[in-house]
Amino acid sequence: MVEWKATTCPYCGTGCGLLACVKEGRVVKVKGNKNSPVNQGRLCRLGSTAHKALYKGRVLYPQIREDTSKPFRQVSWDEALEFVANKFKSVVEERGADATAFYASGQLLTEELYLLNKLVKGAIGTNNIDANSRLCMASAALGYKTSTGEDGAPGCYEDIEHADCFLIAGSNAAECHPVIFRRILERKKQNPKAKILVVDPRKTPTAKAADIHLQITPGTDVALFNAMLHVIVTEKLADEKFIKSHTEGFEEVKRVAEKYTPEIASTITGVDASLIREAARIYADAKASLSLWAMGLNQSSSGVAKNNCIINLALATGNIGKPGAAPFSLTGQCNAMGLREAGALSHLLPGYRSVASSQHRKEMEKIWGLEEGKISPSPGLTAVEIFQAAERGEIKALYICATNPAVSLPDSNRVENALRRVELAVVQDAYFNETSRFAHVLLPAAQWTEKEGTMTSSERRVSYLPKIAEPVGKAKPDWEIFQLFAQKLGYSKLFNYTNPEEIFEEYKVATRGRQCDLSGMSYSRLRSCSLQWPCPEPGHQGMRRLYTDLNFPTGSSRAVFHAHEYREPEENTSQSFPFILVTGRIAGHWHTLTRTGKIPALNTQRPFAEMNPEDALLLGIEGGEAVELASSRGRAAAKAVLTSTVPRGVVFMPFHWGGPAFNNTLQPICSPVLPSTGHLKNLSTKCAL
Ligand SMILES: Nc1nc2c(c(=O)[nH]1)N[C@H]1C(S)=C(S)[C@@H](COP(=O)(O)OP(=O)(O)OC[C@H]3O[C@@H](n4cnc5c(=O)[nH]c(N)nc54)[C@H](O)[C@@H]3O)O[C@H]1N2
Ligand SMILES: Nc1nc2c(c(=O)[nH]1)N[C@H]1C(S)=C(S)[C@@H](COP(=O)(O)OP(=O)(O)OC[C@H]3O[C@@H](n4cnc5c(=O)[nH]c(N)nc54)[C@H](O)[C@@H]3O)O[C@H]1N2
Ligand code: SF4
Ligand SMILES: [Mo]
Repeated sequence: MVEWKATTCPYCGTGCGLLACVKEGRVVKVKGNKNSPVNQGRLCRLGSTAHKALYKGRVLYPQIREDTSKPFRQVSWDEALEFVANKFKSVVEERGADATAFYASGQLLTEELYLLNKLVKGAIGTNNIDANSRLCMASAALGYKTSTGEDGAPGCYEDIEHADCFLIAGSNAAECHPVIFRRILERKKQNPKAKILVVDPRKTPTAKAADIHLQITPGTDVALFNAMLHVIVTEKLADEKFIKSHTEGFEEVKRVAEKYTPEIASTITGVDASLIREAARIYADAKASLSLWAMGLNQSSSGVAKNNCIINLALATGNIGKPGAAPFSLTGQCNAMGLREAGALSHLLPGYRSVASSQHRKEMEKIWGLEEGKISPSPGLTAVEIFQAAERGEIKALYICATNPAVSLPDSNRVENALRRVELAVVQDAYFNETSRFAHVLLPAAQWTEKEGTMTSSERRVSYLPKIAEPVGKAKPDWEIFQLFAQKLGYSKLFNYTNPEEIFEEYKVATRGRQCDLSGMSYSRLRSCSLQWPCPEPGHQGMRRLYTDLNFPTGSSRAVFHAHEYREPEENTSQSFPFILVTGRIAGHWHTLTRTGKIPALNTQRPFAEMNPEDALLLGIEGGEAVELASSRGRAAAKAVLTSTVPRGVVFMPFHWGGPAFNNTLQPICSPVLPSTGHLKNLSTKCAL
């Protein structure tokens, strides 16, 4: 029998609805769900092939090896988890809970992230749990928190149909959020007066569709945004009434912006002063301006400053809390938002609570049924710090779930050192990935379609994903694995859920009265339609937009301007490393290739590095030739692609092929060139060709 079941795409944070065709317990086809308010039936290349890697190269059984030079042996779940729990118990006993760490991702479901967080912070007693969102959305989360009072995008996708100006900065939405980008292009088609401004060092497919492309030198966005504000102030384009009634801190921002004339900003950013003026006028004059951004702003040594500055522009022009107008950070992974809401980062607790707040800790101790004072008040280690501590020998047991740090964390040689140094590395994944090569224990995870739970998209939309297919081999849903592990550790009283719905119900209590209030949601409601938070009551339809009453959760009820001077990126080019390496994504691949690398229709390219033909000429490099890129941290080989979409002095390389590939369908390449902690893109990797 064949059945079509509604679910949500497992890749990006857009959250497109799709229909999966299930035959004999397996997903055999997918198509866009026309009833989805997000994508109205559309899917991008990733979504439309989402079923194609489901049954290829999966980890089927729990496996163990005491020594990573030896092969794995297949064991029962009981034996695997006993092994893991015994080691964790002995590490905690001998060295304390802080000698253990957990590294997760925004590709897990909210229930799973909530449960893992409870296990680590509530039961084991360390805050050493972080996630790949640290490499992705952390600057956006803090940008929102400091500017608007709380995390969470104020707008919704429907704003696209109301906006007259799109300021797209550091986002290649055409390739990375294609369904959203299609909606923007359609808006422009219907309303030719709508303008698209793109801020990107490369002439990406997104930039090619722009009315104005502000082709900045990587890392210089703060100077550009300050100069746009300068124009807005000097040409009296600001919304004085909004600023006066609903914001604070404008005087200081104005004082800083005064110095950033378009001419001065032009010398920093490389963008013509006249283009900066024109862009500022278009942004400020539009009836409604929507700013959209992603990794070009977030992954930077001044990531929060860039976020604050793009939000400053929205506040100065009153572009918040009304249709078509919002500062809108595009989220990366399907459940990057759920991860932030469930607080699965080392400084957070569920419901956007903070580890540092004694009130918040008390609230969570009550919800979790713990004695007061159980949750540690000190923030745990962040993603990069976990691996640095492991490299120093301070982390003895490391549990990695749904992420592939051997490829995706900066400075992969050091990540390898860290993985080799720990006494126990557990990898809980659907596939065997590069990180698995360093594991002592492999725990096979059920993945998308094989388990149930919820995710939140960029526009705060919570969707329910049903279990529609059987897990492969002995794979189990992540929540169940966490619970079995917790029980082996002796926490059966805290972890005795019979299904994800029970976890969701408990999690809801943790969101009550908080910004991300899900109290009005339930599985039965979500089964018939997705809902945007806050949704505080069962009859509530969910909030399309935040701050429509212009009341911001900052304490003073006012949104806050933050002044930032332009600071040079932490690393700059030099004579020996004259090029800036920009890393990013392409339309046909997802991150570290564990899924898209197994789909022949997508896996058509080899590692490549794009460079400007003039640079290539000077170096005697021809198109198609193999080149080696070197930084102070490592080397990588790739095919040279000569293109003027990349400006002189910049090299672009997708990070998809960053792993020493062992997948048969890929040519092995050497270690990736990755920049140092925290800033993955901007001038941070020096590279000599
Ligand atoms: N096809 C596909 N889609 C994806 C993903 C994927 O792997 N593949 N991953 C998802 C995830 S997790 C994420 S986080 C998003 C990422 O989505 P995006 O951020 O849109 O993708 P990137 O290619 O990483 O980088 C964005 C752009 O930033 C530019 N840039 C680099 N430095 C700077 C700078 O200093 N300033 C400015 N203004 N721009 C700069 C780059 O040239 C690049 O075009 O995509 C999501 N969608
Ligand atoms: N140089 C460079 N590095 C980067 C970036 C960059 O732009 N440049 N971007 C950064 C960003 S924004 C991100 S988000 C990260 C992404 O980096 P990663 O998180 O490492 O990327 P993925 O390949 O998506 O890894 C997800 C893993 O989860 C597994 N998986 C899928 N579904 C499930 C499931 O249901 N359960 C379990 N247990 N496992 C599952 C997949 O097989 C895969 O191994 O990379 C970061 N690193
Ligand atoms: S845009 Fe994102 S959510 Fe939509 S189909 Fe593509 S990958 Fe999936
Ligand atoms: Mo991301």
